[in-house]
Amino acid sequence: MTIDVATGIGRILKQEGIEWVSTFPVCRVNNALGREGVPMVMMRDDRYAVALADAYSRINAGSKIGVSTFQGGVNAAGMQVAFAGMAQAFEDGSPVLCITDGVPIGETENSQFDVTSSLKSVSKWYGYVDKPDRLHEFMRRAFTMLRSGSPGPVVLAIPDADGLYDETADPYIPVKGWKSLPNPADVTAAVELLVKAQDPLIYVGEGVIYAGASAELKQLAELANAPVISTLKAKGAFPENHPLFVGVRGDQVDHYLNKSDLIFAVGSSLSPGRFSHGIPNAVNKTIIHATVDELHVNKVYPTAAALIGDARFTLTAVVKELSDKTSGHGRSAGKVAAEVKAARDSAMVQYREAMASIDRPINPYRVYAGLMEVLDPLKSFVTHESGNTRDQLSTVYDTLIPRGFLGWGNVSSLGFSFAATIAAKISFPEKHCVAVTGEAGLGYMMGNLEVALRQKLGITIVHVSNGGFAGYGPGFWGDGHDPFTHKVLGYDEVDMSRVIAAMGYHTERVTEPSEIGPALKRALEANDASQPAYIEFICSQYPIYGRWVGR
Ligand SMILES: Cc1ncc(C[n+]2csc(CCOP(=O)(O)OP(=O)(O)O)c2C)c(N)n1
Ligand SMILES: [Mg+2]
Repeated sequence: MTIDVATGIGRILKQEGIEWVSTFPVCRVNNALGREGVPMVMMRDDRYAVALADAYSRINAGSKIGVSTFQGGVNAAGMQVAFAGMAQAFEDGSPVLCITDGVPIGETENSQFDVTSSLKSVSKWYGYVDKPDRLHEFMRRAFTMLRSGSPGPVVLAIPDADGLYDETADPYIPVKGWKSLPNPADVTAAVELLVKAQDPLIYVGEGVIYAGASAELKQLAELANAPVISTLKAKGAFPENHPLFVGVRGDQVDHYLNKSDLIFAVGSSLSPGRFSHGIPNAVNKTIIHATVDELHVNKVYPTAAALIGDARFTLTAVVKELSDKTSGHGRSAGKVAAEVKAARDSAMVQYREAMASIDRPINPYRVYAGLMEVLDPLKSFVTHESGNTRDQLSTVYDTLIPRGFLGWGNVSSLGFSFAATIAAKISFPEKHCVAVTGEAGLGYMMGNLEVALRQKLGITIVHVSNGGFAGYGPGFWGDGHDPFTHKVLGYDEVDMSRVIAAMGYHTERVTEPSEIGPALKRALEANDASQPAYIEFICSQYPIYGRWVGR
């Protein structure tokens, strides 16, 4: 059967279990996707078209792949805007498939912007389908990369969407994706080091969530009797009400990173960035690094033992070896859990006070306490924005299940929380899904707010309205570190709850701490009736949160 490339893409996406595609027009494959019955969620700009698909992949930990289409070719306007979304997906290692128009053969090298080198710089692989007959080969390769190894975006550029090929010549068979186990000798070596350590600490990265390895992680923590910290992106991989959970950030995390003599890192690249902890005094610590990506071994810190493979298979093997070596008893219990509790309780005092605050303007921590009161942690999704909401929520928001909270951003691109919350609602229609943002994040998402109304997605946007851009505190306001670039029209000048109400959202403006819970409940009720909600909380400028520990 002879068909055109765009139709072939539509059929293959369906074969691969892709339920819908995120897009911003125009892309030459879109009409064929429509004809083939692939639903499309149309965002209001190309960056969000990528961000929505990216978030869908993250939230489903790669078990469902987000797919995005956007304009490319000689008029790569869409792609130039989509580039921001791709750079973010690449930075955070999200397995999203991006399909765009390729520059047609015969028209290359006409424009200033170099499409090929740009897309290569933000993808795990950039495939240019130079001949219609090669479509199946390229799609097979793309899905193999999306489902195997270190996650990351894959781009397919289609220069000739109308090109014809024989669909039956190389029939398309869906790709399952493959995972690997570490070398058993490496497992033995790692467990020997773990058994000898005085103060081991488990350092959990997002790879644990991608591998679906939370149960195995819990087994290891309990058997090794070791405290656990999670990275921002792994928040929720380990239940945060567990006696061995130390935190994502805060003084207690600082304390354990300093005190430990062995770091068992799993599912993290261990790349010290702006929004992650370094390992202090690393040369005097033993570092065991369990990672899917061999390029992360010895990347920054000297690695004593590396376990290369899928986090779930790795943890299963480590648990078995540790259990065998200790006749099933594990490392001795001692007072580890009591010490974790004491360190956590003392570090959390200042935040718990803020969470109980009855101040006006409202203390932002009081809003977070309200969210924790109102939301069922097992049936909700919360995410942050860049700025104070990230720093404060990652310090105090208790997360019990993977993706009960989405932490994101090795670099955090403002506005992503909206895409993340839409993706969460599509993934879990039965859950309450909440984005917590400041002024800047809200500004980015304004043009896209219409999407939630059009798609009838009952999500809630919580705005911590503090009258300006905080950026990276402390010391950010007025005479602080960005004295010239923090003022915007704040709550005294603009009532955003009226602006957004006019679009059709359920909105409220809340000034009283006692109204936080009731207002949130009303928002969730509107959500249950498929109406999105926006609640503006008039808050104080309160730049207090745990720090990231330096190297
Ligand atoms: C795309 C992008 N550009 C710039 C930044 C830098 N940045 C980080 S936070 C911030 C301002 C945050 O202000 P606001 O949204 O009001 O949050 P607040 O901290 O006041 O709660 C800026 C400009 C960024 N994170 N992302
Ligand atoms: Mg602000």
